Amino acid sequence: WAVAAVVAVAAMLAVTLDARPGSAADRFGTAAQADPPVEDDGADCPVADPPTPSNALLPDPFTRLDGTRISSTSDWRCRRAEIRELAERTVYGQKPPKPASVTGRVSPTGITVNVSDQGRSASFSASVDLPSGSGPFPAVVVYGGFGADTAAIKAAGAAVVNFDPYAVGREGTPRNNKQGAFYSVYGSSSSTGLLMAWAWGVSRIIDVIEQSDGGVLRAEATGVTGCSRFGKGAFVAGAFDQRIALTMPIESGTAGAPALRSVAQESGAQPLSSAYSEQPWLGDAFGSYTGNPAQLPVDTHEMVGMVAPRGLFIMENPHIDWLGARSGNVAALGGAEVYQALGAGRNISYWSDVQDGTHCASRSEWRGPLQQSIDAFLHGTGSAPGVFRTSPNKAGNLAQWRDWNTPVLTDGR
Ligand code: MCU
Repeated sequence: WAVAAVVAVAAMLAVTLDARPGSAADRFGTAAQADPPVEDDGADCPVADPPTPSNALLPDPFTRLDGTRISSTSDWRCRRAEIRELAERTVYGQKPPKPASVTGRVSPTGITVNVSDQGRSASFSASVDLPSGSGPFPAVVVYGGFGADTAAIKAAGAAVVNFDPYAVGREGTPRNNKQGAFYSVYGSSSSTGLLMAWAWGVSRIIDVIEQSDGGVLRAEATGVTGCSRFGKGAFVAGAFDQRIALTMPIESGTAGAPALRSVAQESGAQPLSSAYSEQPWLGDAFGSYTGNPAQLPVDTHEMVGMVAPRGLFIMENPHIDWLGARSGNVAALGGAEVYQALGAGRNISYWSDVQDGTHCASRSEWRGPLQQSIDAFLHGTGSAPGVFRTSPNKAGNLAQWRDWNTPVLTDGR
């Protein structure tokens, strides 16, 4: 933590919290996010280490570990850091800070990433598919090769960065012998799960875009998406890198958006123990919670809150019980309370009312809000969709899952 804190303090000194017209702070009516954004604007925040009591309901996103409640939007920065820390420790595993060396190249056809830290190094690359017109373009990092509407992304004027998560964290390995670029650097017995390893990979791609001359891709306008296991990945990437302006998880299921407490009780949804053992997606520490999610100090509505006030569009499939869409709705509703409190209620959208029951199908229903999100959050034009369209079959009931109310935060500026 000491190293992370020093790095973060240096990063904080290099940026200014302001509200210039058109800046993130101004656009979202909140000073909760530094501008220009950094990977983690709360890395300097102290995080206490108290035991957290068992809670069958969703923990209160607005109550700090010391029991006090936040009262202004500027308080959110360090409260978010507490959530980030607890989520790393209990759900996903540690995301290390930016490695000592990240180099690489952005060309109109691809991005190369070379990373080294403490004598260990690894490389990976991603292909780039530019839209028509002249750049520089915003980029959407697309996990895996399926389920995301890449034609719609390009038609909206954003480049598609084809990210192969398995180059960074392979599936099919035992937990004590994880493989891929992340584990080449941090060790094959790292307790960090694949979702966080993949998220680290996306962050390193953004580092390289940031360090490029900006002629091809615009680093400050990056989105991320993916379907199914890659929806889980996109959700985690967006939660843990505040430079990501738009997060779009699709049909993510257990270990993605769905609230962990709720999905454990949702009929037909993938059980926590199944998601934990199917692949090392979650961190090793999550193994202690698969049978007792009430002991978790966090839940995914708070990961939704970690994305706030940035753009988020959660897409769910209500036709396949395994995907836990009702619990996805619970998390979206719970996390939307953070957006509301920060004065950014329109920046979260949710859509599970779709016709085609096929998993990761191409869906016309999502095309409009997807393109509107790209316009608003990556091009800075028009307004966010701000839509909640829930399948009546899989509507969650937030009231049943919380015993806290949403504070009216004073503006921290
Ligand atoms: C929804 O994501 C997963 C699901 O968690 C797994 O149980 C299943 O095997 O695969 C889904 C997926 O990634 O499908 C492409």
